[in-house]
Amino acid sequence: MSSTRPPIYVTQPHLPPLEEFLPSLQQIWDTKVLTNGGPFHKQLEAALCEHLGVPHIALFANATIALVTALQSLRITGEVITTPYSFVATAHSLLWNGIKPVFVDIDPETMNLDPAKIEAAITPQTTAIMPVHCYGRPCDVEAIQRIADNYNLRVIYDAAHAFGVRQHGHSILTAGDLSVLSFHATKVFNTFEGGAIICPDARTKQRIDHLKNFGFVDEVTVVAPGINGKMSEFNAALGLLQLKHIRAAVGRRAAIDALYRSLLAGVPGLCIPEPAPDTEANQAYFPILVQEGFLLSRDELYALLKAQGIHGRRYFYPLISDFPMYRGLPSADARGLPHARRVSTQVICLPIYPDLSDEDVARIAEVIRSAQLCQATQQVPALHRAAA
Ligand code: T4K
Repeated sequence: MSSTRPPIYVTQPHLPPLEEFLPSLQQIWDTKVLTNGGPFHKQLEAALCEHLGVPHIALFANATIALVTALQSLRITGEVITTPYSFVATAHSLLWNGIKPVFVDIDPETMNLDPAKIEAAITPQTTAIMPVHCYGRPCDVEAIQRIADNYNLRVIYDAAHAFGVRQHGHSILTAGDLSVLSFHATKVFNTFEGGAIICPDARTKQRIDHLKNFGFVDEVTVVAPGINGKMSEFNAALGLLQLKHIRAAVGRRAAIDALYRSLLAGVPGLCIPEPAPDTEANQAYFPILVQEGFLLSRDELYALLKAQGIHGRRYFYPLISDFPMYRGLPSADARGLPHARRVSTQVICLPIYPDLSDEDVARIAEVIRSAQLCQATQQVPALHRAAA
């Protein structure tokens, strides 16, 4: 029986009160400065550097273009080691640069690229590592940097999920050579669409700024085959406003995370990954792993939730390495990626966003708990078919 309540999605964008945004819109309408590095763009870059504790930031239209540009800016070629357990944009940014992705397995505890597996994948063609702070959980940045230093490799972090994450008192966004953030509607901090590259120095930022503006340095000088990756004034103005509300939004996410953990504790066969040690997290996602001991399979639980109007997502299933443009690669062979494969068949990301009520969290937890009591063989396959 399907629910009459409004559906609950894996996320819902956090938005400031509309009236707070109207003065910025008025300013844009008055000045008619819509893009190309206007005043809101400059202000947001400065405000984000301060908020995130990073030296330089270059705003982008989205994280995918930022990833493509980050690789261009460091002139990365050949092969890049990366994770198969991510959103497909991570590897797509490599293909858009004519780079061969080399998939390496994840650590089953952290769900991030396993540093212990990286060295075996390095070849004379390897030029860089592109790890992902999956769900905002920091990678082992020190171990990765040691390998990069030993083999003279660059490190570009896909930090799309890691807005504001700090570990051991420092932003994780300054690890490696560059880090890329996403400000997409579904992210912790959103500008509708948007992204950014965290740069270590002014020179790198300048090169990236040229690349995101067609390579223009001035009216008549083009220094590189750049792209149009610029963030508009509308998105930048919204970002400035979002920043005012970000602490409260992340605080609410933390409360939801804690509530899920208490309500789902001790459910047999349900694994809830532990928070990373000494980390100020952002609770971007709430992944659960449906393992042996739970009465339903992952897909049965996913379908059961969906039939109740609860739209969790199987981030990240299928593995990137299973998509047609990657599966012919030697490193895509599932035998080399056992942990990524297992986790991708067990994961469901439950809804988490600041406007999700405690009552809804309790109901989601109750559906999961009561699933244990379901007659798995009789009721659930029918639900699964209905919801598919
Ligand atoms: N690297 C990583 C590791 C990433 O996860 C991503 C993006 C990227 C790079 C690239 O970043 P961007 O180029 O996008 O800046 C979503 C997002 O589109 C994508 O940004 C995100 N990762 C990925 C994990 O999730 P979908 O296809 O699952 O999104 P969608 O449209 O199904 O949205 C999920 C739910 O959110 C919807 O069911 C309802 C809700 N929603 C969504 C949107 C867009 C809203 O309520 N309002 C909205 O406007 O990919």
